[in-house]
Amino acid sequence: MKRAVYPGSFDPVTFGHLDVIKRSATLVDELIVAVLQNNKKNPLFSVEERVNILKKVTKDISNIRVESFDGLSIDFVKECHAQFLVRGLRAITDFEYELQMAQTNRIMDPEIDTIFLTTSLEYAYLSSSTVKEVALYGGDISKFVPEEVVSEIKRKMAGSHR
Ligand code: COD
Repeated sequence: MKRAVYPGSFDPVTFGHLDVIKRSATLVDELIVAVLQNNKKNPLFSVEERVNILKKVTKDISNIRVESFDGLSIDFVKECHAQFLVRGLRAITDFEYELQMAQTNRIMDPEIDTIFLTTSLEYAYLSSSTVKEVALYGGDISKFVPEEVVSEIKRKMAGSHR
């Protein structure tokens, strides 16, 4: 069975992530989308919220599982008995970090390969942090993220103004 893990922060999941998810799900028998728990980035959404949103927005893709993990992503890939780790590349700015991570992971476990999917052009500019910034200033984020994220962000922002 070919299995891959797509790890990330997904805070929140964007159309760019979803595009990588849909495309990589066609390459393997099972794709595990894995949300990092001990994220240093001070996330807007809790891990549980991110996992729930990801489950909702991927419900129509039959070979996807959404999980959370703590620690090294390569250890989680091994734990899942997966052969591949999926990452997305948007621009040259992603490349250096991604290459370093892929090479380190390959030294830690030479049996696991990183698969890079280059972004679809229409999402090349898109990142979770810009989405959060636009939302913070009241901008329309519906072109960047699924409906479920739009409503969750609205709910969160309304809560924080109370
Ligand atoms: N188009 C295509 N790809 C995209 C887009 C887009 N518009 N937006 C994001 N992506 C890609 C990113 O390049 C990345 O590959 C992936 O989607 C996830 O992105 P994020 O931003 O949600 O998640 P990251 O990059 O913050 O996730 C980092 C990890 C959590 C995977 C990483 O920190 C990690 O593995 N941490 C655990 C400790 C570890 O193993 N460290 C590495 C040691 S070598």
